[in-house]
Order: sequence, then C-alpha cells, then structure tokens
Amino acid sequence: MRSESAATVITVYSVWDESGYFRVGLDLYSWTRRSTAKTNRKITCGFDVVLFFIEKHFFIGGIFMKKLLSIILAVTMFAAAFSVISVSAEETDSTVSVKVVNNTYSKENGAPWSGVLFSAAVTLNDGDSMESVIERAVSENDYSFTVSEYGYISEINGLSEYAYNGNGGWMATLNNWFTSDGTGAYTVANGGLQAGDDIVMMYTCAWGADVGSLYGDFNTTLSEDEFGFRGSYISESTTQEFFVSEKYDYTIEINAPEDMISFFAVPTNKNYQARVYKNEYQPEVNGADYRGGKNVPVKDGDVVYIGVGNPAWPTMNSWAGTADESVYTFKIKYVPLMGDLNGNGKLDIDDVTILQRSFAEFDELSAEQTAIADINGDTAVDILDATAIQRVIAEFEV
Ligand SMILES: [Ca+2]
Ligand SMILES: [Ca+2]
Repeated sequence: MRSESAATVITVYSVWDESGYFRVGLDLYSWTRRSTAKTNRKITCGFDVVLFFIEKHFFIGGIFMKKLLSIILAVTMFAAAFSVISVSAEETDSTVSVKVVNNTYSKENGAPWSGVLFSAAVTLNDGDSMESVIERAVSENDYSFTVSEYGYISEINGLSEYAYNGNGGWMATLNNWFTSDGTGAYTVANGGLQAGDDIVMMYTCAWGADVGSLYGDFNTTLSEDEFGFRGSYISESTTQEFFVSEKYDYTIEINAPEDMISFFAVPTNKNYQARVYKNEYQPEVNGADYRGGKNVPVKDGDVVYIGVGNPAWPTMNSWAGTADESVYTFKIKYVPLMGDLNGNGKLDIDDVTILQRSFAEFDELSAEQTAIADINGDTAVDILDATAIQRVIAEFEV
C-alpha cells in the first residue's frame, strides 16, 4: 500500500523529467524546485523541511526504509494539495521557429553581417503563410527587409540578393526542406504550415548548392552529420554515432517498455523531404508521418521508418529527373535494466521494495523480474542484490 503511494510520486515526477535521474530523493527534490520555478508558487515551510530530510537521510541504511516510505506518503499528500503543480504543463505550443542566417557570405568578402541574425518563436495566426511568418519575425526583431517585384524576400538587414555575385540570394527551408514552391504557398489554411514547424531563412552565394539545396543531384540519403534522436530511456549502449548515410537498418534499445523518441532526420540534399513513420511506411498518405521532429511514442517491437525523396513528395528536383527514394528502419527493442524490477527505466526504491517483498514472501518475482534481479551476478537472488540496488541509488546521492 505504502509502496504504491511512493510510486505515485515517482510517476507524477516522471512527467517532468526527461533526463533519466536514478534517484527518488533527487527526483522529488528537483521536481519541487522545478515546480516552484515554473509556477512561482510559494512552497510552505513544512514541504521544504520534508524534502530536506529526504535529501539528507534518504539512503543511510535499510532501517530508514519504513520511515522513508511514510515520508514519501506525506509528500504525496502535499503534492495532492498542490495538484496544480503536478499538472502544470508546458505552454500549449502554437508557434513556429524562424531563424535567419548567413553562413556563406563572410564579412571579409564584404557582407554587412554574418552568422545567425536571430532565432525566434513566432505565434501562428490563422491567415499565416511561411512568407508572412518570416516577414513578421524579421519585423518583430527590428530588422529591415525588402520584397522584390517578383514577390520574394530579396534583402534582410542590408544583405541583398546578388550582393556577392550573380548567384546569391535568400532561400528558405521548412523542416529542413527547401520548398518546391514559393514561401507564400505554405499556409496554415492549407496545412502546409503547422505549429511546431521549423523555418530557416538562409543566404546562398551559389544558387543553394552551398546550403544543401542540390539541384539535379539525386542523392536521397540522410545527412550523417546532422542525424540524431532523443528519448528518455535510450540505452547507453545505443549511441547515435552508429548512423552512417549508406546503412539502412538499425536497432534502438530502450530501457523502459515505452518511450517517446524524436528524430532529427535531415536529408543530405535538402531539396528532398525526409518523413518519419511508425510501423507502416505510408508515403502516399498525407499526415501519416511525424512531422518536424515530433515525438514518436514507441514500445518494444515497433519499427520507425524514415523515408527520403519518395516520388510522391514534392521536390524542386522533379524538373531535373526522378530520384530513387531511401528508406531507413529503426527497430525498437526493450532491454530491461538490470535491477529495474518495476520496469520504469531506472533503479529506484520501488525496485528494492519489490525485491524485499519477495524475500518476505509477500509477492513472487515473475520470470522476467527474476531474469534481471541478480544485479551483482552471483547467480543467486538475495539480499545482496537489494543492497546492490540501494548502493547504485546511493552513489547518485553523494
Ligand atoms: Ca525501477
Ligand atoms: Ca545476486
């Protein structure tokens, strides 16, 4: 009963934390701190004192266990009283990000400025297009811009098209893709522009070739320099360095039964789109993909597909010819952490409790739990394993 209360606290906290802390004590402490920062709520004296006690005396010895659980129960009740804290979510995101950058024309060569001019989150309006969002972002950041007689942006903050040579000007990517139509064509109304999208306006001195817009190049790989993914329970054995452009099958191990993974999939040739799907590759179904790095909820056995340059998707390269698409697969495999008996992706006090209850014969370990309980590797599951888990937790406490 009491251990269930403790689990409630941990669960409440895990809403906040994506960094995968191992400790209950710090979890609670940092949860409270973050909550305070986010809500500016006055935390009562009593709450602080309880947390202080946990921080100082949490793992001194097994005899604190019962006390510990009752303390957590008390904190749980506090948390219930402050329930607004535990559910205070991030602001609802209705923005797109806009960045304006010149990495191709240097000041030494005469550019009025170089590097990132600004990066901003812009709130979307119903009537917006990519074009209007870029223009508003530039204005709101107090920079000048010029729209040419042909309707596109030809100058930002004094940096004009053709300023370096006859091959230069401003180009824009939408989620790392150089759009095949002008920026006015991608609107909130037609779904071409959506909250969470990422727009980069960049200067080129070579008709785009120097910023990854390769006209007439049919390479549909993903860029290995820019590839990445992020989740809460990615196994330490699964690093991102394994990714190379010409290898198409991967396994991502996660240490919890479920995770949310965001993929940074950037085509080598940004004239092509990359799209992310789960379990069924459906390039012809609009909206079936996880757009713009959106989190993909995954569990053991799921497969994430990332396609690049499918012939059904728009590309300015279609004028030059047709590419063969590339499809990458990422199999998701759940690999339980040794000692993580409640399967929440971290070693915590609940794992110790489960083990101790099995010793006291309140509960039996399942076959799956038994398989990962021998954390010290001496072939027996006994009190030494409980101590070993406590030691791992305590190491993070020092
Ligand atoms: Ca656990
Ligand atoms: Ca053992």
